[in-house]
Amino acid sequence: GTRAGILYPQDSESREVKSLDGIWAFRIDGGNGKPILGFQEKWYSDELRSTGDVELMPVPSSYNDVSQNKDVRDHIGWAWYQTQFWTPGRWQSEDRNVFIRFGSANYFAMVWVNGEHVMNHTGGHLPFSGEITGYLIPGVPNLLVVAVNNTLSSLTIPQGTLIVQNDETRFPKGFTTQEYNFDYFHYAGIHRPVYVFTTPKYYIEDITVTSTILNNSQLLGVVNYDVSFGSSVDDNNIRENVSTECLVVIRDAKNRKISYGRDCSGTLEVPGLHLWWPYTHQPPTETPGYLYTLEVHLITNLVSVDEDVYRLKFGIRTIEYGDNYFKINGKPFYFRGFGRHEDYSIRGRGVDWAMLVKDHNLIQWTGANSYRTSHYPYAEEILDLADRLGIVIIDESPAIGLSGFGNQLLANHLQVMEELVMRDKNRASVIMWSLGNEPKSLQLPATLYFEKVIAETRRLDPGNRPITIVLSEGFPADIGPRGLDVVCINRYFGWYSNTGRPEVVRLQMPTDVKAWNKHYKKPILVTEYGAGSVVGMHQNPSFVWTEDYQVDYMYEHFKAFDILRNDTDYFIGEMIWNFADFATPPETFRPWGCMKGVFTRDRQPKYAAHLLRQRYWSLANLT
Ligand code: GCB
Repeated sequence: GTRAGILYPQDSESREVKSLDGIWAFRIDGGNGKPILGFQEKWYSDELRSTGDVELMPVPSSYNDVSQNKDVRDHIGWAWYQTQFWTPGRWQSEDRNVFIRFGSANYFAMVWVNGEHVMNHTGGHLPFSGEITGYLIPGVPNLLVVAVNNTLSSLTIPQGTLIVQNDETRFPKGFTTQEYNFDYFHYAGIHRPVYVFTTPKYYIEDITVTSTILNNSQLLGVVNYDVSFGSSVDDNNIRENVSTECLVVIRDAKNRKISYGRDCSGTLEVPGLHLWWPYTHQPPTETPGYLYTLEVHLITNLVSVDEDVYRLKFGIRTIEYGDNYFKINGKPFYFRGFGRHEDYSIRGRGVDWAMLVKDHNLIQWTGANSYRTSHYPYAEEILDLADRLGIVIIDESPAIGLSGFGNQLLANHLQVMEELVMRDKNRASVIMWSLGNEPKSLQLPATLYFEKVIAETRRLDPGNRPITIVLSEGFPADIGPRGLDVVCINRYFGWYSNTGRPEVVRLQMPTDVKAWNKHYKKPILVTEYGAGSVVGMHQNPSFVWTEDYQVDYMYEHFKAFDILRNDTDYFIGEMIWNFADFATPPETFRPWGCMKGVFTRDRQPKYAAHLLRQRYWSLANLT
C-alpha cells in the first residue's frame, strides 16, 4: 500500500480522478469444499470470462443479494472481480503518478493491474491504495482484477469461526458455515467507490488539522496544520535536493480567503470565526456544520516547478470532557441519537448515494443530533455528510464482541485503530472513538489489552478525542477496561430480560447506570436499548414484537432517562437501537432480520419513529 491514498481522491488543478464504479465481471471461487482455482489458473492475468462463466456485479455493492445464485449469497472464501479502464495519454506525457484506491473491500483483498500484483489489504471497512504508474500500458485498456475473501478467524477484527462438516451421512460434501459473534449479516465484496487518481511526482501525502479557540472569545480560531509530502522518485539524492514550499490558504464557506501562510507546518488565525455546531445545538445566528477549506499548494522545484493542490474541508469546534460533563463548543451536549448499520436491500453494505442522503434527511427529521457508526467505520461519503450537516459521530472500530485478547489480535486491533484515526482525524463530526462494541470484558486479559489500545489511540489522535468502549457485561469492581473517558453501555431491560415487562425499565435502568458510574466515575451514555417490532403488527395491551410494544418500551425508557437526567450530572445521552431494520444471518429468534428499527429497512417510519421524533425535538427545544 501507499500513503498517497490517506486523503480522499479529489480533482484539482494538479490532480485527476477517474471513477471505476460500474458493472464488473464476477465469479466466486471454491466454497463448500470445492477446489480454489483462481490462483493456480491465474485469473488475475486475463479477463475473467476467459476462464469460465462470469456474473455481472455492481461496484460498489455487496455481492450477496445481487446474484440469483444462492451459493453467491452464502459464499465463504474467495470471490473475483474484474474490470478494464483506459488512462488518458496525457498522464504519461505529463509524467503523473497514478494510484488506485478502494474505499473498502470486505474482508481481505488482493489487487492486480495488468497481471501485476499491486497490493493486499486486511480489514473490511477502511480504505487502501497503491501506486500503479509502472503497471499501466499505453494504448490498451488496463486489466484490473480484485480477489476478495470474507473468511474470518479468531485473529481477524471482527472475529469468526469456520466450521467444516465431515460427516457425509449428515451433510453434503464440504459443507461449510461461518459463525461470528455479531448479529448482522456478514456482507462481502467491494463496498465502496474505486478510484484511479493522479498526482504530480511530488505530492501532498497527508494533511493534519487541529484547532483551538483563543481566549474563549469564540471569535478567533487558531488552526494548526501539518502537510506531509510523498514522492515516487526512488533516488534518495534527488529526493533530498528538491526544494519544497507550501502555500496554505484558509477559505470560508463562501470561498473567501480568510488567512494564509507559507510554511508546510504552522498556525493560522481565523478571525470572525464560525464554529462547527452540532445540528440543533447552534446559537440562533449560526448554522450547524460550518466548514472551512484548507487549500494546500505544495510547490517543488527540481528540474522545473511543479505544484500539487489539495483542498481539505474542516470544521472548528471544541470538545471538553471530564468526570461528569461532555461539552461541545463550551455547551453541555446531550446525545440524542441512533445506533445504525450500513445496510440496504439488494446492495447490502454498498455505498448508495440516494440511501445515504435519505438516511440523513430522516435523522434530521427525527431531531436527532448524533449516531454511532455501529459496528465498524462507515464510508467516507457518509461521514462527509455528517461533517456538512453537523451530525455528531461516535466513530467505532470493527472490533465487535472480541474475546481471547492475545497478542496477535492486539496487533491487528492497533493496526485498525491506526488506519481509522489516520482516515478520520480531521473530521469535526467525529467527537469520540469507540474501540469496540461489547467485548467479553470480563475475561481477565481484557483489562491490559484495552489499556494498550486506549494508550495507542490516544497517541495517534492529534485531536485529543475522548475514548470509549461500548460495554455490556457486568462490572465486578476491578475487571474490565479502565482508562475510558466516557462509558457507553448497551442495555435491554424489558427485552432480553423480563421480556414483555417494560414496567421494570424505569427502575432497572437508573439503578444500573448509577452502579456503572459508581465504578467508573465517568460520563455515561446508553448507546443501545431497543425492542423489535414487525411493521404493521399490533396488539393492545401491547405484546412483544408488535409496534405497540416497541412504543411502550420506548416510553418507559424515556421515563428512565428523564430520571437520570434529573438525578445525576453525568448522564449524557441516549441512542436507540436501531435506526432501521437490518439483515441478520439465518436465525430462529429473529424473524428475517433485526427488527429493532424505528424505520423499516426501506426507510419508512414505524409508529416508533413518530414517538422518537416527539422526544428528540422536545429535548432539542430544551437546549
Ligand atoms: C446488541 C448488539 C447489537 C445487536 C443488538 C440486538 O447488544 O450490540 O449489534 O443488534 O444487541 O438486537 O440483539
